[in-house]
Amino acid sequence: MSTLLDDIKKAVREGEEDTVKDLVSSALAEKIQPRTILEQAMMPAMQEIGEQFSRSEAFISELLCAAEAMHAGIEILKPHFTGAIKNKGRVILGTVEGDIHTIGKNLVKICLESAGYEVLDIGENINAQAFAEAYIREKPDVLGMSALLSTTAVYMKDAIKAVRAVDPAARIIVGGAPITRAFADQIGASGYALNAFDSIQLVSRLLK
Ligand code: B1M
Repeated sequence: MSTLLDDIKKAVREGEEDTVKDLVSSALAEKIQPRTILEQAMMPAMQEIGEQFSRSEAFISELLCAAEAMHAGIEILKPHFTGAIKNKGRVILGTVEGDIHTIGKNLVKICLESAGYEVLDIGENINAQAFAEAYIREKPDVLGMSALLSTTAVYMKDAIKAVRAVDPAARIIVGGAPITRAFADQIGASGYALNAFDSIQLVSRLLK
C-alpha cells in the first residue's frame, strides 16, 4: 500500500495528471480509503511542492501542474465521498479577495456535501461586498471563507463585517493554511476548522 501512496504523491508533485488518475483508481480498487489517499499522498505532495517553491527549487508553473494533477485525483475520489441526502442545511463557500487558491475550498465542499449539506461554491477572489450579496441572495445557514495567503487572510475581517452588517447573527466559518483559531476569534468568525474533515463537525455544531 505504501508504494502506491508514494507513487501517487510523486505523480501529484510532478503534475502527471493521467498517472494520478490511474493510480488513484488503483488505490481505490485496492480498498485504500479516499481519506487516506488524500491525507497520506495527495496533500503531502502539495505541501512538498510548496516548500520547494519557497526555497526557489520549483517554479510557479510546477505549482500549477501539481494543482491540476491534484484536481484530477480529487475528481476520481469525489464520488466516493459524496452522500445522497442533502437537506441538513445550506452552506456558501468562497476564497477571499486577492486569493485564487481553490483546492482547500473544493475539499471542504466535498466533505460537507458528503455529510448531507447543500453547498454553493461562489468561487475565488471574492471581496467583502460580493460575500454580503451572496449571503442576501442565497440565505445560507453557514457562510465559509477560505484563504491561503497571509496577505489575503486579512480581508476576512472586512468580509465578516460586511456580512454581519446584513445579518448580525450570521454563522461564518473560516479556514486555510495561514488561519489559526486565535486569528479566527480575533476577526469575529463563528468558528474555525483546521481541515476539510473538521469543517463537518464545525458546521454541525453551529447548526444545533
Ligand atoms: Co500558492 N502559495 N501562490 N499557488 N500555493 C502557497 C499557499 C504558499 C504557502 C507556497 C509557499 O510559498 N510555500 C505561498 C503562501 C505564503 C503565505 O502567504 N504565507 C503561496 C504563494 C506565495 C503564492 C503566490 C503569491 C506565488 C506567486 O505568484 N509568486 C500566488 C498567489 C496567487 C493568488 O492567490 N493571488 C500563488 C499561486 C498558486 C497557484 C495558482 C500556482 C496554485 C493554486 C492553484 C489552485 O488552487 N487552483 C498554488 C498552489 C498549488 C500552492 C500550494 C503549493 C498548495 C496549496 C494547496 O492546494 N494545498 C501552497 C503550498 C502549501 O499549501 N503548503 C501554496 C492543498 C490543500 C488541500 O490544502 O488549501 O491548505 P489547503 O486546504 C486545507 C486546509 O487549509 C483547510 O482544509 C483543506 C483540506 O484539509 N481549509 C479550510 C482550507 N480552506 C478552508 C476553509 C474552511 C475550513 C478549512 O472553512 C470555510
